[in-house]
Amino acid sequence: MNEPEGNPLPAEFRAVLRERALAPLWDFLKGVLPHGRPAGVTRPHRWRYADVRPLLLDAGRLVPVEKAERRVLVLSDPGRGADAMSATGTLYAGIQLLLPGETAPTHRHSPSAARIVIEGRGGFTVVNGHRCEMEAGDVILTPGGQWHDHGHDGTEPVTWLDVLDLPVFTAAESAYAEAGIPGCNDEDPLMTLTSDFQRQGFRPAVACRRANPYPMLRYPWRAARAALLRLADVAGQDEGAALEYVNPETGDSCLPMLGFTAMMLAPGQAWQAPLNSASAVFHVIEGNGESQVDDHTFDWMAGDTFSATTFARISHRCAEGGRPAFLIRVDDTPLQRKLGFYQERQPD
Ligand code: GTQ
Repeated sequence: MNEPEGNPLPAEFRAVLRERALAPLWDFLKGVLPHGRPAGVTRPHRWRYADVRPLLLDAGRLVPVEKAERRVLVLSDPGRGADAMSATGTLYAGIQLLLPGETAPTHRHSPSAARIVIEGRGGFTVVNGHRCEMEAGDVILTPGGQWHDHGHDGTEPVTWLDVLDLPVFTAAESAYAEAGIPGCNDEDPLMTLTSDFQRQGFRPAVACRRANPYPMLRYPWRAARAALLRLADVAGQDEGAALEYVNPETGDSCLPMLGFTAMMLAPGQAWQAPLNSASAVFHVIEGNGESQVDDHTFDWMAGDTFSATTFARISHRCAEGGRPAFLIRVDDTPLQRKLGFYQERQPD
């Protein structure tokens, strides 16, 4: 507590306030509304995939997926104490494992989720009856309220990074899930066709077509990578090659609160990100390099994930040598824009 100097409250007065469930704002105002820059508790952190992977495979032996419902190791912000269910104030991230032949059962929940596939072939996610194959680097959406389950037809473990806006729902006391019932996630042929066609610029011209707020559920890495290479060819070195994932019909962010951006750094290239109010989680798809997040230096390679707080000073550098680096940034920019708050500032 932050007792204002020269103005101590009589202890009895304070005790009566407490008893009546009242609190003196003047003691707390600077804490809840700090001047200039938000004072969050998030501590930027880098999770190496090489550390997480063996533990996840151990969990695969220790925890049957039917018991776990989702077999996930949560990337738990060290700034929030043990077992924090978030990586930043608004972003939940976790790494999920599915073994060959396993299924993660059908459910739906109020928060939205997206998966960024890390390794393995043969995994798939079914969203509202629409089957999305999972290949390394793909971004697959399971928007809030949509039935989804995961399956695995391959022979090797499949892993992916889950990112959810769960902490926002937790803060709003509106986070909940429902278990599926048989048939709830069966294919709706019209929905599947609508999604497939809309990607190509068509829409079934029938009165009964389904309105589909999420016409694209799978953003294949193959397409994002090829697009980044083309963009890097024409963009200047200091512009940086970056692509936002959008709803192809509306041009809005692909999920209501979460923003996704794929970026490429050429060998040796450095990139200073504009200072902005979003918090973020970065996931490395390919390559090696190093990022600076305020006072933290994180070296990284494919599969690694690191977090950044609101208004962090962020720069990235791709290692010298033959290979470019590709990262996907997930942030809360769409949420902050909807709150009328998103800001970019000149670094001071
Ligand atoms: O795969 O549906 O990491 O519901 C956390 C909650 C994954 C999922 C998570 C979930 C899921």
